[in-house]
Amino acid sequence: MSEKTLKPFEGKLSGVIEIPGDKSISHRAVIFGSLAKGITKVTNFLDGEDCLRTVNAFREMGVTIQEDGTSLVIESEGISGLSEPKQPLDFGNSGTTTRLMLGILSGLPFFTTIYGDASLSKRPMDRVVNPLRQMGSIIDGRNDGNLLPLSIRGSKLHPIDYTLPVKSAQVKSAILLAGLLADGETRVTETTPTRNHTENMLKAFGADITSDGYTTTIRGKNNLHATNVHVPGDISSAAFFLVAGTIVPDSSIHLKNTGLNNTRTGIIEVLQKMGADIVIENERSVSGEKIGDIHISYSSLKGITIEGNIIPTLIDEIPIIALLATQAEGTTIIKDAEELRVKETDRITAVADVLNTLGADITPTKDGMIVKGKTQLHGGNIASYDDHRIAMMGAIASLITTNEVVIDDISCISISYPDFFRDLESLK
Ligand code: SPQ
Repeated sequence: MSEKTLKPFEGKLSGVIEIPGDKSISHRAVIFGSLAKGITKVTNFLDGEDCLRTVNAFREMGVTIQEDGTSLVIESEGISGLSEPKQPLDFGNSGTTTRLMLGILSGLPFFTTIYGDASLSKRPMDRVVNPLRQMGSIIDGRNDGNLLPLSIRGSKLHPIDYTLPVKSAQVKSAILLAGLLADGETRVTETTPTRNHTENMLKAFGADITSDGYTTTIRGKNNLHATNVHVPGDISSAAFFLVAGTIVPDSSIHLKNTGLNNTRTGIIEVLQKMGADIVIENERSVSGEKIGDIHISYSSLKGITIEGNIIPTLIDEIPIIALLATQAEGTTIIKDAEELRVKETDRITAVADVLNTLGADITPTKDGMIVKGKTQLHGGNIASYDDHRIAMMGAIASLITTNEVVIDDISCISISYPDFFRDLESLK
């Protein structure tokens, strides 16, 4: 346990931050670099715990991955060069590693067992296991293969035409990865678009993949070719400073090289609708992903309703958006976000508990929450729920509390943002 006491803060935040690499894209760079024959260089890789789980999984399967801080050099013989791991693979806290690897391991000619920490062992895997079984995958585990640990006996996969019953990029990606190893055309249709980094990177690595509206088709048994990847800054990490800059009086923050893929930028739309002073500059494309710099300043805010198709574009930002909403005049309603209940923790319950402990007025609902503002937060003892996004939200909240905030355990922050407190201190 690593407790942290945060004293009340009286100044303003100002300065420039280079946001660390995107977690979702870093995972995918390791996956596709390992599946492609040749040498893939990855720069601005996120060296957080989750992405290192993906690195380790491929090392266990015989891929050479050299790591030098945020740079990786991946040297692989391609899919046919991967070998059976000698021991069970530990995926720690990482849902992305687990679900994407299930898609790959299903189609490789060997046996693997995977497991994770207490939080990951509670998260549903049937959303991935069910379609993979339809493709011929042989997976078993607790609760009929819904819960880790799971064992996968790789087999010959056949393509499917699948409409996603949940709004999940991880499920879509698992099926596309299995489709890459299957003989024929696999089609995945979404009813609500989710982040498309898998599709973008499959294209960059030479896969035969096309998207038409909400349907993506991949033709399998196609070799990938190595290509270099520069990872954009993670908008989900930037979100903490976007909110800090908006709610701490007189602040003005510049965030450089942040990913702006429009399947991820719901937080920007929300800030704009609530009245925040936000400017995007220097927009460009890097490794097939849009990036740019964001300038944010202290603003007065109004409550809004956040629902429908925007939800997957800001799903991981909802904890910090809830804090933002406590500082807006009027009511903010968040709906259609039932997926929050199956993240690292039940983020609807956790957000309401943590922010209400600090003095907010939040009513949890089955698929979101109702936040009444504006409230003066007073401080107190809060739990991180072992969830990196809840811990960072608590730390940002402490910037506007009248008394100190004590977070029971901040070690989980290293999952996605190991230098979070260094960056926060640099703005004070
Ligand atoms: O990897 P993990 O643990 O699932 O991480 C989270 C996060 O907050 O960092 C969710 F808890 O992000 C997911 C995100 O919610 C990462 C992700 C991806 O890289 O494909 C997609 C989203 O999950 P889902 O379930 O909507 O597919």
